[in-house]
Amino acid sequence: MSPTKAVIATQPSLRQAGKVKPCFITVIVTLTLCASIEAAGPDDTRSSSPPNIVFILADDLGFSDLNAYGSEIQTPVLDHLAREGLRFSNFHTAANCAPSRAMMLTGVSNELAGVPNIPEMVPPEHRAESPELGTLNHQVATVASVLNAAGYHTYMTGKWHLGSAPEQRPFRRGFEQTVALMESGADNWEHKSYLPIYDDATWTENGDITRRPNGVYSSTYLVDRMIEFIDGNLSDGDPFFAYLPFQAVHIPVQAPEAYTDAYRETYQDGWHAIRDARHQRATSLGLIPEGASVRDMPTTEQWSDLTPEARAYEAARMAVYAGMVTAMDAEIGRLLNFLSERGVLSNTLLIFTSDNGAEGSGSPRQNAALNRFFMQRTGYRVDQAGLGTQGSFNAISPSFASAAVSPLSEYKFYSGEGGMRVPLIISGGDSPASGKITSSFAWATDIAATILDIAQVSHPGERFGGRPILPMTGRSLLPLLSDPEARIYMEDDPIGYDLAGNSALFKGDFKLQRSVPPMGDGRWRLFDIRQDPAETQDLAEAQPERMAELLRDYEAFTSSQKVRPTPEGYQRQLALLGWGLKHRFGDTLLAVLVLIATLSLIAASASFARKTSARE
Ligand SMILES: [Ca+2]
Repeated sequence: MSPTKAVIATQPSLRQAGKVKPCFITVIVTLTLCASIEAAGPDDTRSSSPPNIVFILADDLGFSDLNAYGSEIQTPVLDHLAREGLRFSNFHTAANCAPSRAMMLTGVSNELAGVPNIPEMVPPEHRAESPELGTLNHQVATVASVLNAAGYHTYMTGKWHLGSAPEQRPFRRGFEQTVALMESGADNWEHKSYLPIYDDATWTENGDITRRPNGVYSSTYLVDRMIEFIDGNLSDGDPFFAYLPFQAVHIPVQAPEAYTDAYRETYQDGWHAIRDARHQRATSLGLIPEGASVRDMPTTEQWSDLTPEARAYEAARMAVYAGMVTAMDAEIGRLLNFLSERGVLSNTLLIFTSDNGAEGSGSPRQNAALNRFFMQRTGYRVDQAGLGTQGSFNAISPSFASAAVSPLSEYKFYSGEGGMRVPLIISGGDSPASGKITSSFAWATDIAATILDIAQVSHPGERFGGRPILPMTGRSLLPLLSDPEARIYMEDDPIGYDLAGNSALFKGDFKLQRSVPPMGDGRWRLFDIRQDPAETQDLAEAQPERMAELLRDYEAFTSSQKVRPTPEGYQRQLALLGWGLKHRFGDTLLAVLVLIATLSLIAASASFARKTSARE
């Protein structure tokens, strides 16, 4: 059979969406349907070669942000991959960036890989003991290193965030060609930092500091460079591993205006309507069990309480978010077109997922006077006109994030399913899955094992590159392609997880879960996440024996993984601020600033005491 050509257009489906204006985007994606190919086409000379692997990672993309997962956001390319491959409805990652990336790239738990948290949020007490915490240690081998040693070309374009020192950069961790961002994020339009905790955006190319070009949108730039890397070596016939971690849809939420325009009228009815619609559609698609309950989150505001102006502004913020997702999808389509034109798509396996659930940290009052003033100081505007374009800062608030994680609960940073359950699609090659969905539990470390299994390359075990390494604990997900009902983890396989007190223990269909304030109350609860994915019914009292068993498993996990107890009073925003002050101004100035702050507090409390005493 020769390669089948498919034409996917966003325009008809956007029109079908009803509320969306006829689209100005003309994104026509022509794909070679790799899954339907049983024999090599006339332009394909590599079908007997080891398969190429493309691992695409979105940043902070929520569970239902793809159309194939229930969203109103148009993602025709990823939907196509879903139709040709396997969708996971019960795949979990860590609840923030670096820990997930460490697991996905090594197959080892993030704790043992040295990444209990992003480096910027590691508690100062822990950093004092281990200054490298939050960066990928050298007791683990990345899949890039292993594949490179096995004859693969290994490329990366995008966000790294696993250490910025020269020996920590991806160029020294197995990737032979890289364009990599070192920080947690950066502007999508310019060489520019997005947070004042950084003095600059640090981009590196093949290990050296570089600058990214201004005026090119991030997803376009990263795909341009990836195409360049792949194209440069195709003629030698060696397979490639391409790791493409997009900036989309991390803060700052920005998108080309043509993509945002398609969603100008989509969000006028607010977050409750979108959360409900996505829940219904995810259920009808078979991703969520029929009749599953949902719960409201305390951080979700009442849409009806907003003024008409505030509603218009919130709808505009979310329109940019949707545009950012569709723009990423279109750029993935451009990469697939390139692979198709070069005749290698049919021998390429694709993995798409997100590093954690949707971010709910955007200010509910993004355009308030104080925030506007602050953003101006950092070189950004937040006006509704032109929101998401170059020079503009944007993020969605917790309220619209409740739609992005629909129908799940909680967000990035927290251990509720909304923070940890994300889309995962495996597609391409001769996958027999063709549109099936698996509800089997899967975990971030399994990505590394799956990548090596696709390449049929064994993990080196406990020694690699002349040094001892930790064995991989992730498990290949490939058996699910032919049998989506299979289990990768048995009823008695526990998977533990902690992020500064936001913790979980998965076992069989059950999950022990604890989130700290302000989202949670620090109490352990027990849920059947297969039947109750939104974690609405705490089974702790009804199933005390199971509760006790999972608590014991969690204790065993903290002991075996050497999980450090979270210091009393830890707050991630304060940790972030402290890291930023130290990073930008050094220890001396930090000490001076702390001293000034302390003296100010003492002076303020003395003044308050005097006034109180005078009133009495
Ligand atoms: Ca992330």
